[in-house]
Amino acid sequence: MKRLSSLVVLVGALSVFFFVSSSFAGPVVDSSKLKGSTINKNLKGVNARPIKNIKVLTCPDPAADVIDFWIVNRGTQFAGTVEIKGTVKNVGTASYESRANQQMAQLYEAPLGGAGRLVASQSFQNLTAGQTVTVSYSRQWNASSPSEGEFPPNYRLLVVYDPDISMDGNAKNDDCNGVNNQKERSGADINALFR
Ligand SMILES: [Ca+2]
Ligand SMILES: [Ca+2]
Repeated sequence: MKRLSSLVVLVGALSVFFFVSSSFAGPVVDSSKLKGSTINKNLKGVNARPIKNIKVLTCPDPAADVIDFWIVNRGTQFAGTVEIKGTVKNVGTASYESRANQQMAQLYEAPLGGAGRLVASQSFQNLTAGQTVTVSYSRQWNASSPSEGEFPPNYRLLVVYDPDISMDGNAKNDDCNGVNNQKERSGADINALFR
C-alpha cells in the first residue's frame, strides 16, 4: 500500500512536470519580435538548482542617516536663526545594545578650507532596529554674508565609538557596517532656504 501511494505520488509529480514542461515548450510569443529579450532558447542548458542555505545577516548598524536644515526664526529676508539637525539611525536588522559612554553622535562644522569644529554631540546607549537619535545645533545665519552666503561651511555628522568597543565582550554593540558612519551636507542648502 505504501509502495502504491509512493507510485501515485511519483506519477502525479511526473504529470505536473510534463504539464509544466509542455506549457513552456510551445511558442508563447513570436521570439523574432523580442529583440534583445531573454527568450526560452537562451535558457536551454542552464543548470538551475534550488538555492540552499541562505543566511540573512542580522546585525546592528547605527548610521549617520540624514542632516536636516531649517529656519527657526527669520529676522530679515536673508538672515535669521537656523537649526542643523543630524539623525543617527540603526539601519541594521538587530538591536544595538551597549553601555553608556561607548557611543556618540557628533556634528561638526567645517568652514571652507578650514578645520572642522565640534558644534554638538549626543551620547546614546541602545537603539532598536529603525530607532533614531538626533543631535542639533542652532546658530545665526546670514545668507548675504561672505562667510555663510558666499562660502558656506560644510556640516558633518559622525557616529563615534569607544576605541575598545569591538573588544569589550559584547557583540551587540559591534556596528557591522563602518562605511555609513559619516554624512556630509553643504551649508549652501541653508542659503537655498532663504531664497
Ligand atoms: Ca563589542
Ligand atoms: Ca554603521
